[in-house]
Amino acid sequence: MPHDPVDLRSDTVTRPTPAMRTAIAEAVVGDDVFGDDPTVRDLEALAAELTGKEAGLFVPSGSMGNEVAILAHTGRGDEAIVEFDSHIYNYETAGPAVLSGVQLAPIRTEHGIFSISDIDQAIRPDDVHEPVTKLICLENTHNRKGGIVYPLERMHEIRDFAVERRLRMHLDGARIFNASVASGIDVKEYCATCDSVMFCLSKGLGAPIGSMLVGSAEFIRLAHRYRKLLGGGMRQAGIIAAAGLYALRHNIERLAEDHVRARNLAEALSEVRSISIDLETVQTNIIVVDVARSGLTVDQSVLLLEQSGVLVVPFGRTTIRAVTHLDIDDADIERSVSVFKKVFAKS
Ligand code: TLP
Repeated sequence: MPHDPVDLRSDTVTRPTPAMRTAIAEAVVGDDVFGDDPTVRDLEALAAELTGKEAGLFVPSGSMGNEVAILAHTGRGDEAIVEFDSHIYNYETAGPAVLSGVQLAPIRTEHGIFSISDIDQAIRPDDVHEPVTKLICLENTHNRKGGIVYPLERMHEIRDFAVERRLRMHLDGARIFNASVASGIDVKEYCATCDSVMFCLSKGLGAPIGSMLVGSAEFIRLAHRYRKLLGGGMRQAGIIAAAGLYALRHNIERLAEDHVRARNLAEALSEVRSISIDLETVQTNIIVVDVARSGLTVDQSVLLLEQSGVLVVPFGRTTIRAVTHLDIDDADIERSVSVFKKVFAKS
C-alpha cells in the first residue's frame, strides 16, 4: 500500500483531530462584530491570561496580526526596525509600506538576534530629513533562522533600551509556545518584554485557522478598529475560535514531541555527507538543510524528495526547510530519513 506523503512543508498543514472537530461542532456562537460570540470572548480572555496581557484580539492570520499591530503602533512616515530575515520583512507582501505607510529598517544578524548596538545604529536622529523610528519588531522563534529561540535576557536588554529611547516593541511570536516549551520559560516572561505580541493557533498548536494579538486594553481597542479596516471582522467566528481554545488547552505541552522529532531527524540527516545542517539552530521544530554540496539545486531537491514521498519547501538559494508538527509521528521521521538518504546518496 503506498503511503501518504510525509508532509514536512510547514506546521501549518495539520488537520483538526476528531476531538478538535467535536469542539468546533459544539461551539456556542454569536455575531462577533456585535461582540456577541462567547467562544471568541473566551479565546481572547485565555490568550490574554496565558500571555500576561490585559486583552486579546482574534485575527484570521498571523500576517494580519502583525500588520494590525504595526498600524496601531505607528503613523505614516515612521520607521520600524526589523530583522533582515524576519517574516514581517520578507513574507507579508510589503504590508507595512502598503497598509501603514511605514518604512522598514532591516538589520542583518547571524542568528536573528539583535545586539543593542544593532538597534542603536538603526535609530534615526531627530532630523527633519529622516523618518521617525517608532517600533522594534522581534521574532521568536525565528523562522528563517531555523526556529531558534530568542534568549529572554537579550529581550529584556532590548526592552530596557527601547524604553530609554521611547520605542515600542512588537513580538512576532507566531511560534512563541515552541520557544517557551523548548526553553522552559513561561510565555508570560517573553511577552512581558514587548508592548504587543502576535501568536498563531494555526501552526504547531494545530488549529485550522487563526492567530491572536495581545497587549494592553488600550492597544487592543485600537487594534480592533484596524482589524475591521483590514476586513478581519468575522461573524460567527466561534466556529474557528473553538478550535483555537481546544489548541491552547490541549496542544501546548505536546510541542516538546515535535522538538524531539526535529532533533532526531536533524541528527540523522547530519550524517548524510552531501547535505549540511547547523545542529545548533535546531532548537524547536524547524530544520534547515543546505543542499549546496549535493550538486542538486533547491528545486531539484524538493522535487526528488516529493517523488519519494517527502514534502519540504525551498527556503533560500541553497536551503530547504522541514518542519515537524502534530501530524508527524516517529514512523514518519524514520521514513523521511531513509528518503533523504536515498535522494542525497545518489547526488
Ligand atoms: N509562516 C509560514 C510561511 O508564511 C513562511 C510558514 O510556513 O512558516 N510570523 C511567522 C514567524 C511565520 O512563520 C508566519 C507564517 C507568520 C508570521 C504569518 O502567519 P500566517 O500564515 O497565519 O499569516
